[in-house]
Amino acid sequence: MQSPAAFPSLPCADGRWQPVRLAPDLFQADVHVAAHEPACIVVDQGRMVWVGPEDALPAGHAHLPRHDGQGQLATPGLVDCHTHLVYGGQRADEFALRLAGASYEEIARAGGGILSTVHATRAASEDELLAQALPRLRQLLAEGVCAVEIKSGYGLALAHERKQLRVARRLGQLCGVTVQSTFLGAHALPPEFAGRSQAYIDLVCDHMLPTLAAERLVDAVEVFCERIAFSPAETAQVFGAARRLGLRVKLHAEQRSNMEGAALAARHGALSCDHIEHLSARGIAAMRSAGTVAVLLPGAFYTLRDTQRPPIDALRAAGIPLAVATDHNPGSSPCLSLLLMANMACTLFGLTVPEALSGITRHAARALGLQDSHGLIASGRPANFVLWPVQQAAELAYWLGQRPACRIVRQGRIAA
Ligand code: DI6
Ligand code: FE
Repeated sequence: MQSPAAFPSLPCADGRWQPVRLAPDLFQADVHVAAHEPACIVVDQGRMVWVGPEDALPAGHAHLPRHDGQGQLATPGLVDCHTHLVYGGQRADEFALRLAGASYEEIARAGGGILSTVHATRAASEDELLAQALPRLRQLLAEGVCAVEIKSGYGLALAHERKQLRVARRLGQLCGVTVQSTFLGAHALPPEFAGRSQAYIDLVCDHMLPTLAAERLVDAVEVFCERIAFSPAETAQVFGAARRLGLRVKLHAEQRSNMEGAALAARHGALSCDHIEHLSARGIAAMRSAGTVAVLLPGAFYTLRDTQRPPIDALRAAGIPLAVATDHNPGSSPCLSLLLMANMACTLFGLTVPEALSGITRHAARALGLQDSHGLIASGRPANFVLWPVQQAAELAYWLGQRPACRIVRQGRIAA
């Protein structure tokens, strides 16, 4: 197997990063720096310890080594808060089928879709899955991603879900990036349980989840609540099991139809509700009360040529944080660019550029419960930030597929 570069050998980022320009709204609120004003980020022992205008740098930091920021635009490290990065195989044949008129549901009902990836994932060894996922992760990281969520859900049996979650953990260690793992055992009904949905959900709740949680492989728990997947009652059962183990929950909610899943998830204190094209007013009110983040996934909307847009105006009016993620998966969103997703969130869903940039940083961090460590340039946090060779922040959502040559500080190391 390919042996990845050991990340601890990367150069240490400690020192004064100056001059940089700070992207609006993405740094700590009590610091006053205009968008054009030269600023400085001080890193000490892998943490940001001071952020502010260059000419206000405290004398105590002046002795630290200087890194030339070249006046570039500094944003927090990006956060991809919804991916299915670990899987076997690919599904280009379904792309052709959809172009010929088949729907995602028709393909799923005919045994393709998620289940075809389940077969390929079960057939792959842990090392094979790692080798396939690593280049995908590296593509995300090259664009400035410093934290990523990775779901299971293509194993659908204890040994195979474990394999996916172990690969997620290993990826984080190999690449020196924060990985949050989500157990999505309730993603689809495995073929051996056909017609026995309740028996599978019982297995998920009583055996798979407690076992994997005890092995410390699970940071959060998710369910695919949809007509082609699991019902609200089954979702509630999984959420109950998760919460008894002290785990936070999230939901693939109202993607293809309104199941009132978002309100259910909010009642369980969900971190996020994701997709939400068919979200109802009731769901929005419940999410607001619970502080649940709305995760927008324009890559799936685009790939499936969906026409029902998420209710952005109503979400905005309710003050619900809007995150944006790739939803990278081999079926509905084979995309590895978070900046492209920011672009699509603007063009397809009508977000403003500042909303899209907050969506791939601070709100995405919150969707993972990482709001105290990621998604913002602020003193006291691990040094995760990106320097971009652009004139203005809007360029991050404006160029299509350009992949600007950014410089990346990840976990206190100079990663690129
Ligand atoms: N929603 C998605 O976007 C993915 N899973 C889910 O619950 C799609 C997964 C796939 O098609 O493989
Ligand atoms: Fe997804």
